[in-house]
Amino acid sequence: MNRFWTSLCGLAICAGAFIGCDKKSGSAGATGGGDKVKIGFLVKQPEEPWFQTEWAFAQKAADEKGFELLKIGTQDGEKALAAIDNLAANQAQGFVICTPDVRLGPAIVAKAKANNLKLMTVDDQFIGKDGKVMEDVHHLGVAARDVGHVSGQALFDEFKKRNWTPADAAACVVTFDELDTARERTAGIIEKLVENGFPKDRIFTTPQKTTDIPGSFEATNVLLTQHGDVKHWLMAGMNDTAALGAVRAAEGRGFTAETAVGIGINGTDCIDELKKPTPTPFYGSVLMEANLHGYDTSAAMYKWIKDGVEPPKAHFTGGVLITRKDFEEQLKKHGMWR
Ligand code: FCA
Repeated sequence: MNRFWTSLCGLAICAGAFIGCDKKSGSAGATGGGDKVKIGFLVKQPEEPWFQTEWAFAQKAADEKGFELLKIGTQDGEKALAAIDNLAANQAQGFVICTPDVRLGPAIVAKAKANNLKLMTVDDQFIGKDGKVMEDVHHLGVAARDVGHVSGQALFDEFKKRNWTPADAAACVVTFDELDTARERTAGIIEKLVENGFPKDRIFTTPQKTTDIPGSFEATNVLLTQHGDVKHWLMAGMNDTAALGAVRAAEGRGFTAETAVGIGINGTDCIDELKKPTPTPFYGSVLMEANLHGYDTSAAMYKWIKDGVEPPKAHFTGGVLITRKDFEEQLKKHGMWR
């Protein structure tokens, strides 16, 4: 693990112990006076490098602009709602959140209002009581279908390059339909495969119960058992951990970099995998802009609090393919390599 990721992990641990940690960093970080802007940054999966990268860039904004950032891991609804009360008790004026459950949207909005806190969502958009996206809440997310297209195209390009045929190849797409951005990404993957002429009946979906490597590993294992005749697998999902779980399951059944191709999404949670001296079936990822998601949301929140400038209602970012060959260069180009 390089220095960047090691120090990011330190951040996650600090966030896990937010209440104790906050007091310390508050007194160490404050320049005196109670009028310093304080902004919370709440994430659903603080162990994911994606969110650690967002935190690191939100911290960069805080250091440059002079506000205090409170990084909090909120893995479930109870923690998220408690953290909002806690932010208010700590005199924060606003927060950015990637919620553990999009259906908590109305409760989080109500809690923010009751505590007079400004609110912005990042990555995952709230779903209202009517089942529709809460477009009133300011949001910075990913152009999910486009990002899925990049993944689907990369899978198809590898399928072609390797001269595989639909008779002995199939696609395994790990899905998580509960989350809009995930559903859109996997729909985009499938759409692009089909658009390129990959037969629909050779694309298999398998739902992950949890959005982590074990969740995707289990989902993929079920599928691999059902389709023991497939010689070449194309594997993908809504993010890097989904693709990594699929790849680990394929390896468990003897597939290698020669016989399977996995493509992730995020580009931040696969660095150790891409660094491995011997290639695994994990071929590459779609690198998205965790740097902007962290920096721009917290900087926009600061401006909103300090100058009353409202952020754009919604903004969506894209992604580019990275592989073992160029991931270092691409991460450097996007300011995410340390
Ligand atoms: C969701 C996923 C993350 C990341 C983010 C942009 O929150 O869970 O891994 O892809 O969208």
